[in-house]
Amino acid sequence: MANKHRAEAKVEGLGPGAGSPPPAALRGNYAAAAADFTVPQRMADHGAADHATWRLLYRRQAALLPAQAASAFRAGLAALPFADGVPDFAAASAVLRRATGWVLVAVPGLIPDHAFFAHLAARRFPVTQWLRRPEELDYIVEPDVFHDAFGHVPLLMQPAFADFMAAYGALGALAMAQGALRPLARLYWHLVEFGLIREAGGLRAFGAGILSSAAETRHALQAGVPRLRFDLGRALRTDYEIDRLQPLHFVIDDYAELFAAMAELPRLLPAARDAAPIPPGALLPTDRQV
Ligand code: HBI
Ligand code: FE
Repeated sequence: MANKHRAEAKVEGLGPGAGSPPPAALRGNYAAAAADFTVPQRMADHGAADHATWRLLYRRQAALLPAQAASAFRAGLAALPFADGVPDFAAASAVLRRATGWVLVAVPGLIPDHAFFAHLAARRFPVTQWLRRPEELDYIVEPDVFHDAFGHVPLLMQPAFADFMAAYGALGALAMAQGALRPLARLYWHLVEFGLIREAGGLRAFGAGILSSAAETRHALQAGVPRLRFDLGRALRTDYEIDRLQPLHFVIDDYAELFAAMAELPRLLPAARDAAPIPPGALLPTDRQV
């Protein structure tokens, strides 16, 4: 597994100059961050070893993509300057901005929910500044630049998905006001991190948690892994675990479906907040397996 990050990570209350140091568990330099938690990318910090690690990760994942990744992910990746080493965010942003109006901003790592949502709503995707160490190729607790850039950015080149992500960010404030962050985070997990899509050639992965991880990529489409037709209410109630191979995936038919689902969120979030959570991997009699 790789990149099982975040989820219930407690970064709320972290702040530049807030007086309390970030939890030791978070690796980034939060003291250097601006009020919106952005930092300079500082390409000079990435030496030859970082670029070699990136290329190793890139080549390993690229080999798995033809059989496993959604066509929009592969098209987006091919258009981005990601193949040769840790990418320069300004160069990648120039490509992304032309496609969907999104840009990348560098951050120290996980950032508080309100800051994360505000960036998404403004079409800024927060990308962690640092790269995992060579001994962490297969698993890292926090998201790093490989997970954030390689995993998330290719699909932001797809217009309907890009619109969905901005709408998701805009709903973050409402979810926080409703006390419904947990269901909103589950939605991100099950779709943005671990979603599958049905294409003409069969099921393909588009989630960043899958496609930035060799083990998740091999596992997601294997026989015997339950795959459910995406149901918004179901996904909002489904708990997850961040440190094991995902036991269940949701399947969409197109990216417009995700954007359309955002219109239902104000109504469904309070219900999901008050409902009993569905345990990770549990199957219900009403589930429609794909
Ligand atoms: N910060 N950098 C970063 N990346 C995330 O994916 C992230 C975050 N902060 C909060 C957060 N995710 C989640 O709480 C939301 O997806 C719900
Ligand atoms: Fe992620």
